Amino acid sequence: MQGEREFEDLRDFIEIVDRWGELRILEQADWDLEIGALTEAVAEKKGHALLFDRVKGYPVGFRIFTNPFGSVRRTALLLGLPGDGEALAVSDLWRKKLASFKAVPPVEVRDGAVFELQMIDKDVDLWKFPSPRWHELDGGRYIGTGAGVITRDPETNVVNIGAYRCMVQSHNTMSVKPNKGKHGRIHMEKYHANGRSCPVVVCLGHDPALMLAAGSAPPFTLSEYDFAGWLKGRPVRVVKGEFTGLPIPADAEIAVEGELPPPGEVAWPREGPFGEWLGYFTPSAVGEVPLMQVRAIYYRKDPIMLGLPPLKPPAPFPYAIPVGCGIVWDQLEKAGIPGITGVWSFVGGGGAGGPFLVVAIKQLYAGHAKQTGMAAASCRGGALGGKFVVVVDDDVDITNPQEVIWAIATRCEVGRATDIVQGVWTTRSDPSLSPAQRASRNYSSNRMIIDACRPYEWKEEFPAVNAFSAEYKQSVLKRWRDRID
Ligand SMILES: Cc1cc2nc3c(=O)[nH]c(=O)nc-3n(C[C@H](O)[C@H](O)[C@H](O)COP(=O)(O)O)c2cc1C
Ligand SMILES: [Mn+2]
Repeated sequence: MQGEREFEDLRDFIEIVDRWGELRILEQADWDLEIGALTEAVAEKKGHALLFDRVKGYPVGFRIFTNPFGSVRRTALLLGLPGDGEALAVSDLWRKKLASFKAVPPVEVRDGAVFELQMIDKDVDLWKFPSPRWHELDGGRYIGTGAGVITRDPETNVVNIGAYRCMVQSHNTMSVKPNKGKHGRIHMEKYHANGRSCPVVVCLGHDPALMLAAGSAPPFTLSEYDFAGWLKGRPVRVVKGEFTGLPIPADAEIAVEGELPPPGEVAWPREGPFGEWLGYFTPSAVGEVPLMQVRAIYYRKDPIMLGLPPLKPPAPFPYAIPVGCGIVWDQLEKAGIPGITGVWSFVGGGGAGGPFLVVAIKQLYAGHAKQTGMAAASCRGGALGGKFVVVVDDDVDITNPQEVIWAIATRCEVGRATDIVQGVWTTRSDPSLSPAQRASRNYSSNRMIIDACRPYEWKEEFPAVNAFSAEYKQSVLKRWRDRID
């Protein structure tokens, strides 16, 4: 299945978006809140992608690209899919495409645009880049929101790229925040267990395909590079980092190379607060987030940072459709759940399912709906940060919250339709975690599974829906249109 256009790197992507008329270049905006406010206001309308240049106090050319995937068409471009269909159709195509995933490993090349300009050791200066303070209560300047954090598993040698946020702490240090359970964190902990620093490269502007891979929970245990290569239909070209030997995308805009020492060796700093994807500021923490010691910064001429600040739902973060639902859908299929006709999310849903996940099924047997709900609440894509899982019949439009609420309100007998599962893996950004849980770093929470399907045992007797079919309505409207419009 081929998409509309192909792009090789971030600059190609921006050029295509510009040709479509979906790009605005904004000059003289302030890194302190103004870029964040403009990004939020435009994203809320599912508006243009924004390229900020001549940021206040910064030279021309040091640019930030925001709201890149904020329209269905731009999200579809990213996924390599036709973008003229409805959002659920794009999600369905994405799920089907995922089913054909085959690893396409990267190829190493000798040189890349990323090495055009360099700052090494004492010349390293992270303040050279116009990192925004995105929201009013943010505790610092976040250089990495659309970041790709590259690490290597010291045992298996598998290379991981994860989207983990980064806050500038000094001219040559930044905090990098992979949460517990994330692959990058697991890699780091393996180095630290042996008293060693973890080599790391952080990309701050790169191919959108890599961004997608780094920020989701794709159906694979291999490298995100292999996933991005598959999505692009050709291997990602990488160059070797001088200090770490890690593979760096040859066309990256900015790559920061260095290491994450064990907590005993450097004090882990204060990090946050930060306005997060669930629409709240999570509190500041001290000693939880590793500190990266930067040895080198490589960057292209006129580098473009990728800026993906979390936005309060339902603003797209970072995609115009909940791409993470395609991943949950794929994982449910792989878990052997039959009859799924759609997966959707109303809160979050960018990288995974989010805390309000809806699954539509064609019920095939007694217990099918509960089985679906339990699987959705516990597969990797549905577990992290999940809270409510709603299972509905396939006649419900799951992209419409009113329809979903109608199904819950009318098809549930509350006593038998709801179940609570205690103590499932969640995320630190869940604002409902109690202060005590936060203090003990118990990042788990309960799930509610809502079976909002017609009860299987008597579904044939369930009262019929009081609405005309879309086809009949269309045919009547056609005849009467000029009288009622
Ligand atoms: C823009 C963006 C920012 C993210 N920021 C973080 C973050 O700061 N920390 C984190 O643990 N996960 C963050 N995530 C989610 C992870 O990237 C996601 O869970 C991913 O699957 C992690 O990759 P891994 O499984 O290789 O660890 C972010 C996702 C996106 C799309
Ligand atoms: Mn990973």
